[in-house]
Amino acid sequence: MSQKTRALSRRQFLKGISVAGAASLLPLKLLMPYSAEAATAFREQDFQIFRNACPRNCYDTCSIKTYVKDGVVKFIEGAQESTFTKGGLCVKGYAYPRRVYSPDRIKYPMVQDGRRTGNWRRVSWDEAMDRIAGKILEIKEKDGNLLGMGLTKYSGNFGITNYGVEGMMSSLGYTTRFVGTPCWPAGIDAQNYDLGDMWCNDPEDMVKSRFVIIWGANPAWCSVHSMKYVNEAKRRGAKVVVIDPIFTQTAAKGDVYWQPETSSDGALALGMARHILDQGLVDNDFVNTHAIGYAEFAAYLRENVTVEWASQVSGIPAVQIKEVAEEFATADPATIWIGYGMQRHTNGGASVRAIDALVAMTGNVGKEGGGARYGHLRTWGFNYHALLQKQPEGSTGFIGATGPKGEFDFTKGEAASFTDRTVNINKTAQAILDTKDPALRMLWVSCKNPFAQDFDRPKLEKAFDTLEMVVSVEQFFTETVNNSDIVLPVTTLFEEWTVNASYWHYWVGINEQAITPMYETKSNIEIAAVLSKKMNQLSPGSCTFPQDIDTREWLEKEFNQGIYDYLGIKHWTDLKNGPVKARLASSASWSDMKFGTPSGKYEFQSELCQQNGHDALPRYKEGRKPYDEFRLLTPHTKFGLHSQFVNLDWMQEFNKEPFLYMHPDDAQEKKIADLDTVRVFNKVGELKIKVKLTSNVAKKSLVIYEAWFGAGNDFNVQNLVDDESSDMGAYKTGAPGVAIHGQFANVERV
Ligand SMILES: Nc1nc2c(c(=O)[nH]1)N[C@H]1C(S)=C(S)[C@@H](COP(=O)(O)OP(=O)(O)OC[C@H]3O[C@@H](n4cnc5c(=O)[nH]c(N)nc54)[C@H](O)[C@@H]3O)O[C@H]1N2
Ligand SMILES: Nc1nc2c(c(=O)[nH]1)N[C@H]1C(S)=C(S)[C@@H](COP(=O)(O)OP(=O)(O)OC[C@H]3O[C@@H](n4cnc5c(=O)[nH]c(N)nc54)[C@H](O)[C@@H]3O)O[C@H]1N2
Ligand SMILES: [Mo]
Repeated sequence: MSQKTRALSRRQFLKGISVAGAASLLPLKLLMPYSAEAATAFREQDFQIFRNACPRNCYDTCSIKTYVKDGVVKFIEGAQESTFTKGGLCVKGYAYPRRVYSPDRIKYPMVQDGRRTGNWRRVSWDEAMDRIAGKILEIKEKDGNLLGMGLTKYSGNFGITNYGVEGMMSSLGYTTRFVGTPCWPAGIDAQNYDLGDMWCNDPEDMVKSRFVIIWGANPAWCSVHSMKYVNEAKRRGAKVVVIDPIFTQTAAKGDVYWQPETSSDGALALGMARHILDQGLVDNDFVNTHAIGYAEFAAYLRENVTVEWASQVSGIPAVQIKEVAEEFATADPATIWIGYGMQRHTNGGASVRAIDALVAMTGNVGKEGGGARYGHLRTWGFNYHALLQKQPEGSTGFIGATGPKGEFDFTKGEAASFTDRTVNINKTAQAILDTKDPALRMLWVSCKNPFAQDFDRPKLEKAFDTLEMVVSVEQFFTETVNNSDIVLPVTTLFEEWTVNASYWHYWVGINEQAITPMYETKSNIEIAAVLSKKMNQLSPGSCTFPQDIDTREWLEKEFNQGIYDYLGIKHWTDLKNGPVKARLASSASWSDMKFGTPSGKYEFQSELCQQNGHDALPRYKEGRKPYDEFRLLTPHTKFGLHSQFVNLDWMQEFNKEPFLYMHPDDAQEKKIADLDTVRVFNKVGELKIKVKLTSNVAKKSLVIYEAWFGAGNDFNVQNLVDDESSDMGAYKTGAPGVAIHGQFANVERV
């Protein structure tokens, strides 16, 4: 993400100048990306400046300063107040103005006459709502309840008020919800079993680390702002080890790079642990005072694990495993950044538990500059007012845990025991096909792009075809919109009020409405309000969602004294002066050694984990068995945030088309040359794509970065990725994760 682009450097130039106060030196053209008119130099007072916060699902959750003139966003920059954002944005962030003003944006409510026909026609909000509300009432009439209406929503916009989408569903009745997350659930469960919560150190304290292992994460692309802490730690003498089957840009910045067999991380961590044990480098105070189950873990290591075995499984030479293990155990403090990429496997949770154990046995838990860093939700203590809406009187639904067999029953039982029906978000297609009594008739898609991000795309198309109505709330004509009947145009971050927190750093920022919503766009909660108005017109009392919304008032309702105290502010409007950081007692998580586990200690051996169907100890669990010749990895690109940004013309100047990356030796064997077009195929489906040869990719591995290149380009990695579950995730997120990187495929020249 730290790439230079032409559009980007223009903005960076501006940013530098406004800070340096040397505006008069700027060539005029550079100041006016949208108009050639005004021949004046940059003066800050010529702009209205707003505070925004990037709501994308990303570690960095950047604090943004937005410069508006004549009601138009002219440019944006990273806020200086946040020591994390530190005045800079990523390549995607700098492209934001184009997302707002892109000619491809969805401008009005539209209806498609026949899915995938492209026969879209503009309708009024009133007509769109008539159709939608009419359908909802029809479902209720036919089924006697609203479980036939499903909501699939994930991470398109993490602004707090956008939980009003879930609130809108509740305000209609009990519905079917796609729960869980495709992103990080196996690791979340693992950390909950070991530590009692997922809670990472402040990333800014990585500078204090003496030894940093970045394990299955690629921050040089996926968390650009974190790299300055990694680099500073290095400058102060820390060693940086990167463990990834791909030689990433992050790996290029490390001192040591390991390219292990994919999904063999558990063996590698346990091999290191065994060596640390043998060398007497265990932190006895930590394992005896603050942990339980260490003796059992040590016995397991002695009986079942050797460095040679770890070397065989992972492909990393034993001598290197020993060397890094010793250096890690003797450096003080030492830390491991556990990436989300490495837990997207059938053994992902088990691997994270093995890595946690390595950090714990060396006494690096609860220590500044140490820690098993994965993520946290400590700054998310909002009221969730938008989310917690009430069902209308007399709503019936699913009787979950309280029903006799957990079966659906809407005639018996107390109203209080009704719940929504939940299905696995990582098996969207299968869930739509399997859900019966009542079947899903209608799907509301918001802040989510299932056709780009969910799994087994061919099956998804079949599943969508069984639905009577699909409504998408979107900014662009994605493939999901193409598979919908109605699309509602939604605002971008510059057109609404909300607040954003991070799952990585500890800054919180306000998102102000900087411009009037473009065209006929509305925010997610305003859409809920117009739907409520229509529902109540057609059937009074059928929806409890407020019918008029002032998003500022709704923002106010999200704050409480706890948040104010944690952030050290009096009122949320204080955030208009800039983002603030939580007042942390220590930059280390768990610094008081009071863990959230049942024993209150770090649990090398977790009964809870065993009760939930896994090993009590962080034993080695094998990854998914290969079913085709090549491993297939489809990780995240620097030019996009999942299905966002890559479609913009600004971005395509630098990233025009997708490629398959493969090792030259494999290519030679398959008679494939650089830039040849190949067919990649497996049991899910196939895609045709151009090849780039590179030894950054391991042999027998294929790498294709997930992205959406815009309407008209049918590239889609989900034609090759199935919905196999990962081992963990159900405990804390409601559904197991998904083995995104536990995939295999074949390749041939076409
Ligand atoms: N093959 C493969 N698949 C993957 C992954 C992978 O690595 N490889 N990664 C997985 C991971 S980690 C994640 S987190 C998921 C992400 O999956 P998603 O959350 O679905 O991903 P996004 O593309 O970020 O966002 C979805 C849509 O939200 C829309 N959107 C943006 N703002 C708003 C708004 O304010 N309101 C509404 N209604 N819509 C909005 C965007 O235009 C976009 O189309 O994908 C998963 N899928
Ligand atoms: N530019 C950009 N930034 C993003 C995103 C984006 O789409 N684009 N997405 C955001 C989101 S939602 C997320 S979840 C994060 C993801 O952030 P990261 O976890 O950093 O990124 P990923 O691409 O999911 O995976 C990281 C690495 O895991 C490696 N990996 C896969 N399998 C294994 C394994 O078995 N062992 C090991 N050791 N490594 C393995 C992959 O090769 C990849 O290089 O980034 C966030 N930031
Ligand atoms: Mo993610």
